[in-house]
Amino acid sequence: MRQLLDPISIDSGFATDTQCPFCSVQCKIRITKELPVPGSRRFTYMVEGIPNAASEGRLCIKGMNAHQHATSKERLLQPLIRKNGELVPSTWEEALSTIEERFKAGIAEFGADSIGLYGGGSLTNESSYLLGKFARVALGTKYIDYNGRFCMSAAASAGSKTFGIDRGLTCRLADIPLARCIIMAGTNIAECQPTLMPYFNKAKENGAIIIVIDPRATATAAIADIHLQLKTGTDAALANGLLKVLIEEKLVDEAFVAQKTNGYAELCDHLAGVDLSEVAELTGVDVAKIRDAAQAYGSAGTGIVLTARGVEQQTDGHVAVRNFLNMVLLTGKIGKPGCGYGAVTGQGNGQGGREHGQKADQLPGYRSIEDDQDREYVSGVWGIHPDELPRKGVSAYEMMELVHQKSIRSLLVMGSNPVVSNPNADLVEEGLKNLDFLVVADMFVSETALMADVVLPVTAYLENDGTLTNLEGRVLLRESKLETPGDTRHDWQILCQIAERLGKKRFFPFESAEQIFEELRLASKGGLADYYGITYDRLRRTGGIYWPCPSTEEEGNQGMMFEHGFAHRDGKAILFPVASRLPQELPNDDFPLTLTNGRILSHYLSGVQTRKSPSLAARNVENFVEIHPRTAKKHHIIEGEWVEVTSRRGSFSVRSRFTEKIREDTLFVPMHWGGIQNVNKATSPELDPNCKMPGFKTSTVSITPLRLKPVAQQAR
Ligand SMILES: Nc1nc2c(c(=O)[nH]1)N[C@H]1C(S)=C(S)[C@@H](COP(=O)(O)OP(=O)(O)OC[C@H]3O[C@@H](n4cnc5c(=O)[nH]c(N)nc54)[C@H](O)[C@@H]3O)O[C@H]1N2
Ligand SMILES: Nc1nc2c(c(=O)[nH]1)N[C@H]1C(S)=C(S)[C@@H](COP(=O)(O)OP(=O)(O)OC[C@H]3O[C@@H](n4cnc5c(=O)[nH]c(N)nc54)[C@H](O)[C@@H]3O)O[C@H]1N2
Ligand code: SF4
Ligand SMILES: [Mo]
Repeated sequence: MRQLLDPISIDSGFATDTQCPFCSVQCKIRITKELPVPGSRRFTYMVEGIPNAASEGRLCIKGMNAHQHATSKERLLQPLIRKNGELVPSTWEEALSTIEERFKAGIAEFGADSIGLYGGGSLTNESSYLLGKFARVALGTKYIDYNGRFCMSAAASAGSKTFGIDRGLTCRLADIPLARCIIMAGTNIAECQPTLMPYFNKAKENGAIIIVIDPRATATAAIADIHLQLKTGTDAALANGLLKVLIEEKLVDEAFVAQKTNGYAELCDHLAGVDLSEVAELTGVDVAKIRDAAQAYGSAGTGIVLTARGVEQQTDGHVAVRNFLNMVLLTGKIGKPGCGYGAVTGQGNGQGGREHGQKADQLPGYRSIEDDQDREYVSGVWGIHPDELPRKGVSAYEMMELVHQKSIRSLLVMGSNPVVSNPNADLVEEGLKNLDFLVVADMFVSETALMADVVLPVTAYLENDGTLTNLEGRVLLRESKLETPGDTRHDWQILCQIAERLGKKRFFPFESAEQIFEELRLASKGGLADYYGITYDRLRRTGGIYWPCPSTEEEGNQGMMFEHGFAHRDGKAILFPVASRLPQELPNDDFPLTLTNGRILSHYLSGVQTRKSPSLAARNVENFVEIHPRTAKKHHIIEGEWVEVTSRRGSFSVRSRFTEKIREDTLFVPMHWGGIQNVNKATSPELDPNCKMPGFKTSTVSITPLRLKPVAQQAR
């Protein structure tokens, strides 16, 4: 075992293979530690991509620099406990005893449901599975949810309703170059999954028409043949326009629709009432462009539709995705080579993290916590009585509301930085401050950890074994040869140790990630996301296996879903009429502009990791707002100056950045900074009623140069 953090113990040429901790492509990496000058103690790291099926050996700038945060001097190496108002270094013994005492007291006084658990899509399958089990078996609380609620819930619920199963990508990445038309709606792959871009470039070389739907002319839109630069929050309406043209131009695959779908007549009735000029008015996209795009997709022999958070993080995200799925189904472009749909999964384990029970209503293998058979099966695997299993809890932001109301009084956060990444961040901060007891397990003192009573130091991806499921549904094994630095522990170890303190060791006897995976295999057996046939040994031999894989004798499904039918009982998919609607918030005199938000290439989510990496941080040291120069002029803003952006919820301050690539009525702000630069101080907490996704991507705001605001009136 070697310690990567310790320069002295390392021989020149020591190499370790790992997987990038950031996005859902899960590129494989080799990191070699080198002493360029023999005898010196100044070492460097050489980072290279290793070929694997998704990344084909490529790395983006985040992967190239991911070792920097993991080896940063800011890594948390021992537990911290708040004493006299300050977080001070402590021991595991003291930290675990404090947690034991506070959890036991909380349960005794207010019941198990006074404790909440908040997980994340960066956790391995093993840790996220165990977190779900920990909530229900060690604590007996129904309150568990995770940051993936803000990420995949709209697309996941849409896929489940339409196809009968939620699987991010329904085809292989290798199908992308075979598609003759690709629709990329609210997805900025060039900055968010950069190593996938060559698949799209190949498609273009093969003659594909690329359609990008985004209020900004992004780096992804740069490869588009047709860019539909719609008003934020109007995707459902735009899809109605596209569907209308498909029907008018007779571009419907009648045989496919008849054999493989239900609901066609209702959809046709609904579309008869759609007026293209009204759609154009609502979305801000010309009728001619809508026609061009629909014709290109409808008449192409093969085609793929991708959606991501631009479409999904809306209060109608679920139905907006379903309307894009209507297009896929009407044209029969699914279940065959060069065809399919993809909700472009976000986090490293954004797919696996949503399958095995960290969701409020879920049990492992996509089972439901409200279904009696599912409850019985999983209780059997866990060795408890089904009556002991709590029922479903509430979604991530709703948990924060319960925190605010003090109905949840203690919270354990593992793998998220909710005070930065929740909408309506000021309310969330107020709630977290009022908790009786907050425990945060992290590699760093994040903005949320800063508020905690106990902070537990965890291992980073470099030191932590486990499986992660990439955006294709391919399960990958990430093993480590490195020692755990300082006093850090694995997430799953921490859960086992707290469970032991609570007298539940017999349910958490695990001594390795692989032992947990063995139980996960059983718990998922027979479920939609069936991992039973996958073993560490097979993963080592094959380099990755797609789920569902119900038997160790089988290969898994090879990545092409729905070749022989959909996952609903009758094998058919469901067409579903979706109303066009105005965006959730409309501009007025007080809040004249629409604010949207998202990502930039060099930073990751709340920025805790990437801001610790000198090479990444240097590319963007602070946040900014993209604004059209004409809009800036109207609001008396000078390029590069600090401005305050205000919504009905709150205000944040950032530097202005002029660009003609954004709509004049829209502002764009990255989500990677906390504190006064946090865009979420202004975002809306209104939730999609179908999936509880917050409407992150559409709020109306005002913008003022800070120079024109008296200091006393500025937000802080
Ligand atoms: N560099 C980097 N890569 C990442 C991440 C990161 O933080 N940084 N995060 C990872 C994670 S967890 C996720 S979920 C994914 C997210 O990946 P994406 O969803 O691709 O990323 P976003 O930038 O949030 O949003 C995509 C686009 O939606 C557009 N958009 C905004 N409003 C609307 C709208 O109303 N309609 C439409 N059609 N488009 C709109 C934005 O302009 C933006 O270009 O990225 C993953 N990859
Ligand atoms: N305005 C706006 N807000 C958004 C979004 C948006 O587009 N716009 N996107 C939403 C989306 S899609 C997402 S996914 C969320 C994500 O937002 P967060 O959940 O806040 O995600 P991260 O910033 O990755 O926070 C992860 C924290 O966990 C730590 N960490 C990383 N790996 C591990 C691990 O293995 N174990 C443990 N214990 N800790 C670890 C990191 O150091 C970091 O502090 O943000 C959401 N918020
Ligand atoms: S951030 Fe994503 S695309 Fe970039 S190296 Fe990591 S896994 Fe690959
Ligand atoms: Mo995400």
